[in-house]
Amino acid sequence: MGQSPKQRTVLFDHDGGVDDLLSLMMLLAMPHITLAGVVVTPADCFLRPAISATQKILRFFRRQDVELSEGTLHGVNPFPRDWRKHAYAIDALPILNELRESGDNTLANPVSEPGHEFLARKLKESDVPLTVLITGPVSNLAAALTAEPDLVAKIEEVVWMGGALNVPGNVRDYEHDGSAEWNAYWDPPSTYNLGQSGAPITLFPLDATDSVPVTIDFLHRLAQQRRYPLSDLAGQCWALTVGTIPSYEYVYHMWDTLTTGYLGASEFMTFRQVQTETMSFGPSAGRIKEVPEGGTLIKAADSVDVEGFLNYILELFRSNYWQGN
Ligand code: AGV
Ligand code: CA
Repeated sequence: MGQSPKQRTVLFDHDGGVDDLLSLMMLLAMPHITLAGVVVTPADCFLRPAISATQKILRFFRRQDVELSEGTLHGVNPFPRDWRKHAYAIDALPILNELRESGDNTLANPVSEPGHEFLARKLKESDVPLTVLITGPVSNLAAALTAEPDLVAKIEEVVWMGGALNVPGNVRDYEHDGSAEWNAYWDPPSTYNLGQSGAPITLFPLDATDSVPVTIDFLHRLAQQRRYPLSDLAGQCWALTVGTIPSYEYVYHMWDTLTTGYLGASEFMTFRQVQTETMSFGPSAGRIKEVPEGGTLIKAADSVDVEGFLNYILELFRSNYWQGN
């Protein structure tokens, strides 16, 4: 396991993809992380099954106490429906629907506040600076900080999967030049606004995540430890991604899982300080590009020790410390 990673209190905003739900499992398996709340953004998912799958993962870890909120803000560029449907399958997995003989089998209901108000309240209420982990679009946090700019003082670090700095983007859409990454493209004005907010951003762009495809070899390694329920669950989730749409990528990547892994094993990643500018409209909408000077300064993940990182994930998915809960 990573050499005693930093203790953090985390607000997690995800968008219900396979990778996002795996990230939730990783967070819950990290003993040094206190999870302060979860928001589901209706971007790379349909909201109902994504909320339901999130509730069941929290139950799997016996963490129905974690507060959950539904995002109500929508970006202007919808995700392909073939991707958005993944949460239905995860929500239906037997291992997430098995009722246990002892303990509480109820699901925690989402709070009534929409995601952006929930994030604002959680930041306000916290006595300690929070890490905001975002593995989908940034609409909720951008809205919260636009409404109340002072909340930025409560943020220790925004850790976000998004952008493509010096590599091609992954958007293939009418009227677009392909230079943007999807999380940034769903809601380009919010991407822009977050950059202007002054929040300390650690970005995981495609430049870093391109080096961690989900390989069949990795899935076979994970299969050898399926006697650990969490490894079995994770393997079932990744199996859903094997037939991804070829016009985008031939393989699914560990976009969000790499980003989440930063909270437990940053020693397997290198970073650089980068000046950036975001395009909020036009053919490059959602593009975050590196500029020589005068942009928003961020910390961007650069390279990955792939073998070290994969071993870390395998080790994390062998843990079961919460079973005493
Ligand atoms: O652009 C990467 C983001 C990540 O947050 N998502 C998937 C991850 O959750 C969008 C995406 C890009 N390519 C995809 C995506 C694919 N082939 N399938 C599903 N989602
Ligand atoms: Ca995502």
